[in-house]
Amino acid sequence: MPIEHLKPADGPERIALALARDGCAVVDRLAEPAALARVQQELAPFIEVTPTGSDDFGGRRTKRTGGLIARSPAAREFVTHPLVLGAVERVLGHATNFQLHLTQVIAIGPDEPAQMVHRDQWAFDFFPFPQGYEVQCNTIWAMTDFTAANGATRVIPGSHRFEDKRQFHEMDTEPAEMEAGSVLFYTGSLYHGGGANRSDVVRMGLNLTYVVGWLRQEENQYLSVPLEVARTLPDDLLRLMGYVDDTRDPIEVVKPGAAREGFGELEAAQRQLRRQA
Ligand SMILES: O=C(O)CCC(=O)C(=O)O
Ligand SMILES: [Fe+2]
Repeated sequence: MPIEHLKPADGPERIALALARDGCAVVDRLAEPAALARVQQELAPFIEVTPTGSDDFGGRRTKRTGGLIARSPAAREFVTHPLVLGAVERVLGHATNFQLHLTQVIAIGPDEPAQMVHRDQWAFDFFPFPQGYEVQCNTIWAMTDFTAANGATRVIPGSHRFEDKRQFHEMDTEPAEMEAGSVLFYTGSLYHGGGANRSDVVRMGLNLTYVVGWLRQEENQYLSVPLEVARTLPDDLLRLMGYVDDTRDPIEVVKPGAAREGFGELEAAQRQLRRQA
């Protein structure tokens, strides 16, 4: 089954429909080349000093550089891209809210073999989520061209409906070939893996993933983004990073006075306790 390729003008609804049907879709040439160049430039020194992986899954010739909200102001625009958030909102809309899960540049070096075919949602201790209840919606933006030769992500369209814990091989998958600036969307339930890099260039992807609000984030944004940086970020990004709570608005910790809602019952209870003291 081929991977559906969409245009930016097709809009979030079409992306969500493709994800419901196939579990994956590519939107071609969504990023402005200048925006992509800024991300490259801001992250180059961090990627440079990132060690390669220490196991086969992470990839011994692959570098994974995270903490991108703190390290790259330009990457924040990708995290909050309206078309992406529009699609994610539709894919994860059955949950009350969703949050940022992981921000990572994945740089697959020459001679890296294909990664094991997997579902990203296996990271939640292989919990058997019901089929059709998506918990994760992922993007990987091509920072370089993605080709079959240089390690384009390999996917099995339609496999979001397959049984869990199955094993597949490279020949069962298809490469998500796309030009730099394009973005592959895939659900946490889609069987996929990083491709083998049989070229002499590094394949670089910007992996930005989102998860329902009730699951733990893979990258803890409160630790990966220092408070001084968090204080400079837009409120909507902070909320996406997980600054939410049930009785009070944790955005108060970062920006006193920015809360949309008061402290409610909790605040009333604290006043009462003070009066009694
Ligand atoms: O880099 C890629 O193309 C995908 C990597 C991947 O699927 C993963 O690390 O979970
Ligand atoms: Fe993956």
